Amino acid sequence: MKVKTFTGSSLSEAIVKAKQEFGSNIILLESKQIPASRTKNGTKLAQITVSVDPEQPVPQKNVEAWAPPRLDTKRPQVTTAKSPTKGDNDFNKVIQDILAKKPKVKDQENKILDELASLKDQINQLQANTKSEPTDALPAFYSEVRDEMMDKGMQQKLADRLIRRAYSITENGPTAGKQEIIESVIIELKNMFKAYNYKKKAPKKKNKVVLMVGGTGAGKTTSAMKLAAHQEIFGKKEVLVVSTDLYGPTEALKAFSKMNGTEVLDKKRVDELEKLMKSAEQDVVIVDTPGESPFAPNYLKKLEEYVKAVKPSDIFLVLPMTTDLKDMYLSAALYMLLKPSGIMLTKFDETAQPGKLFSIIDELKLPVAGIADGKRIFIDMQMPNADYAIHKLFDMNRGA
Ligand SMILES: Nc1nc2c(ncn2[C@@H]2O[C@H](COP(=O)(O)OP(=O)(O)OP(=O)(O)O)[C@@H](O)[C@H]2O)c(=O)[nH]1
Ligand SMILES: [Mg+2]
Repeated sequence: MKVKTFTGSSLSEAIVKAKQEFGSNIILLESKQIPASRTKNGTKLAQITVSVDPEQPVPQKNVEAWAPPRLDTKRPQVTTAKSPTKGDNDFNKVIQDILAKKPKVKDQENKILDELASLKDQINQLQANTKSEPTDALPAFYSEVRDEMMDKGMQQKLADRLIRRAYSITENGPTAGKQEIIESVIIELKNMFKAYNYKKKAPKKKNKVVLMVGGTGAGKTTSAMKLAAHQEIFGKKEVLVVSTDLYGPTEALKAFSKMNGTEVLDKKRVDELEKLMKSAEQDVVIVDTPGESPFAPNYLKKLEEYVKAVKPSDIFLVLPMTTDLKDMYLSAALYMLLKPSGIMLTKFDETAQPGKLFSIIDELKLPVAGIADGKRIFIDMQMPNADYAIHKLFDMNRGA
């Protein structure tokens, strides 16, 4: 990585100069005004420091076309669904395909963006197929429970699968009452839900290093603080939070540092970060990445630089529950390339669609590392457990 300083009569002129030299693939590290008294020609100047990857991106035309997996639009049988059927895992297959084909060369990002475009088409197609399918002729209570789950944000293919499974395991089959059906579905939901194990030790590592990734405003910084503060997570350990945000640690993070005694360091450059990681002695180091659209050019490459520098024992993907399920799938597809070890679901307090949680874990097959349900650092963080989401999924509707 190269670091270089540019000056201009204004900030935008300095940026234009940097872009002329390095193209638009620059990262702004610092900007400041130089007063007229300190310049040679006696006029005030703007100065910026940028970093840039010296390697040029390979033109997109070299990228091989990616063949999307075929969609299975056949409707599964009502009583035979014991485990996820082939057609239920289209998204997962797409992820596997992307992972399997992950190119080692520099054009990886362009290729992934192409693949995401194909994935978007497939999700659209899947939704269209699901909508046009006639519903199974289920006894009324089964349909009612399925519709409740869908009203709460669960995708139809999962709701259908759970109901078919419930139909096959409830003692009273077609004459089962609503409560009995819900209880069967709850057994399935608990089986699906995997909680991240915080007691697991990082192999061969002197400390646990967690890298937080996710889209802009997903709740990465807030979740980093919540992880550091929670007594059953890292609250009893010595924690260092590293902010890599280009604008420095947020006021909230600084205030948290003072209040909780958690050390917070500001490392904007990847080389600085790499150096710090070698010397950090704390039990746990949480590295907070800056938010950006997962579809922004070069974003994956930037994240990979963080991964190389930090060598995390865990990567937590932060997903806000307020995001539309389709957008969650699409951004998650990109983050899956980093092989995250857990998902943090934030803004649970702001959704009326808690069922999305089960659809997302059904597709990503990742353990849940935490459920955040508010802005208060010391209070609004739940240990990962299925009961919390199940309660939201059913109890609200039943008025319990
Ligand atoms: N209601 C609610 N708000 C939350 C939750 N988690 C985070 N927030 C709020 O969401 C906003 C963004 O949170 P941040 O933690 O700054 O998000 P971020 O992912 O670090 O954002 P960037 O670094 O800018 O990408 C802040 O106002 C937080 O207080 C949550 O679980 N519930
Ligand atoms: Mg942040």
